[in-house]
Amino acid sequence: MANEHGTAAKGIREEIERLEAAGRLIRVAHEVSPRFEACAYAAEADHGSAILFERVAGSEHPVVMNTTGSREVIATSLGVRPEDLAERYLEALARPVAPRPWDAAAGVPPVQEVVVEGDDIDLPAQLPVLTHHEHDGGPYITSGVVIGEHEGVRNLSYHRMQVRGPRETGIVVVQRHLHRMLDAADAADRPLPVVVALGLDAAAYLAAATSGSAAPYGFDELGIVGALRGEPVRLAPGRTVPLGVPACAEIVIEGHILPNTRADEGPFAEFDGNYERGRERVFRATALTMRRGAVYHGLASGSVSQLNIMGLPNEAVLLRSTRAVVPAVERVHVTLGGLRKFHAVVSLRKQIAGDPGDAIVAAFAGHRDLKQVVVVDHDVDVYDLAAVERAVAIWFQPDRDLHLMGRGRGNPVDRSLDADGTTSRMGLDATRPLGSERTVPAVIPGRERVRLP
Ligand SMILES: Cc1cc2nc3c(=O)[nH]c(=O)nc-3n(C[C@H](O)[C@H](O)[C@H](O)COP(=O)(O)O)c2cc1C
Ligand SMILES: [Mn+2]
Repeated sequence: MANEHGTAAKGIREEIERLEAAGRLIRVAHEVSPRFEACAYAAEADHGSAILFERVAGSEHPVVMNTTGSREVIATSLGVRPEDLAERYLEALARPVAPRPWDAAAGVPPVQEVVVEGDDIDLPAQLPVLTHHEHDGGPYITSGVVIGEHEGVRNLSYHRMQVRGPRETGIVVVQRHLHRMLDAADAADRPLPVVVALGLDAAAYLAAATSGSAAPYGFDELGIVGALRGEPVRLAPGRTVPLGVPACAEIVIEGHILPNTRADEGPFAEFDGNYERGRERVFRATALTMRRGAVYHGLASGSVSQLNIMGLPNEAVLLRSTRAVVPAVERVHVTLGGLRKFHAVVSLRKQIAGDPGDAIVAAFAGHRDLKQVVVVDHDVDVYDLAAVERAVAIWFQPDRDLHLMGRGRGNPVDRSLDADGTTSRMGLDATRPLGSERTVPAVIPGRERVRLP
């Protein structure tokens, strides 16, 4: 399943080198503004190539975007074939490789080559934080991987951070694992120390986006990174917080989330393109550390790159949950149109009546955000949505093959939810009846030899 690299890149610089060698990097040599302009370029290029801005106004740091813009780009970083991404991910989930301490004998960890502490920190001046959309309330850090720890449990997740002052940002923490750590911090009225890692490779980005159904509370997502890379992540001691910082990051912001404190946050265009605002938590930085010549990673909200990070781990999750019930499941595609969350296609080699129905139930049990799943036969290419629609067109009977599920918790970004936040779900069985003759594909003899003039 491996491509020529075999293992994942071990940092974003190695990833950029790989992408450039594979012809998947656009370099922009002229100066661009971090306010809208970088995102405008990235949006235009956001389908198959990463884009590196060598000069960004007001900053000495280059900015890279779209490093997860397509399955092919991610596969180049992870060292696998694009169609094997979910399988590789599944292996990593099953056999995580725990992080190890940075070896002090190896000298200063790269991410601490440059250190700024306390009142010398000026985030807006020292980092090229991007402003994404027209009505956003200023520059936002969107791809910071927030590492928190509580009672021996480590956790990785993303939280948008509105940069509001030299050391202060807003931070939005939805009720998941970091939130649980914050509940404890609130109860003790103590700030929660966290590390925000910026400028990471696809292995780390995907690991940090893995949902709680695959990586329950207590499962250290850094183990997924280690497994994907084939070597443990090295953690150096934080300068100002009692946490390990990934030596491989380009930039780290150390600091605390304040207990029992909220402030106005937003507006910010969320990944579905709608603006949000609210009373959210507050982060204060205590150290900014980085590699010399650090590359800042920008991630536009709602971009294909962001949706891919969110969605590809979901494919592994669904592969696991459906196979646990129906081993004949072959592939899963969590579609871009479904915001890499809500819609999936599952292919299987049907053996008994009921396989598709059970795969549908298992898919919904695997990921709560899922709202629609289409099951097709193994010879339908799950990535070819026209082929999937064709299977629905010719094999699916609504009153027989539609599996309508009762209500469950919906995702707030789904604007169709009932007032109580619930959603219903549907599965479409678009497989051929068992024992039905496969249609012989109509082939034009000699077509493969034709070369158009
Ligand atoms: C680019 C990106 C941005 C995200 N922004 C936020 C955010 O602002 N707040 C939040 O609570 N979750 C956000 N998420 C979702 C969580 O980080 C994600 O669900 C994560 O897997 C949760 O980890 P956990 O299961 O360890 O809690 C974002 C995800 C991605 C990929
Ligand atoms: Mn977690």
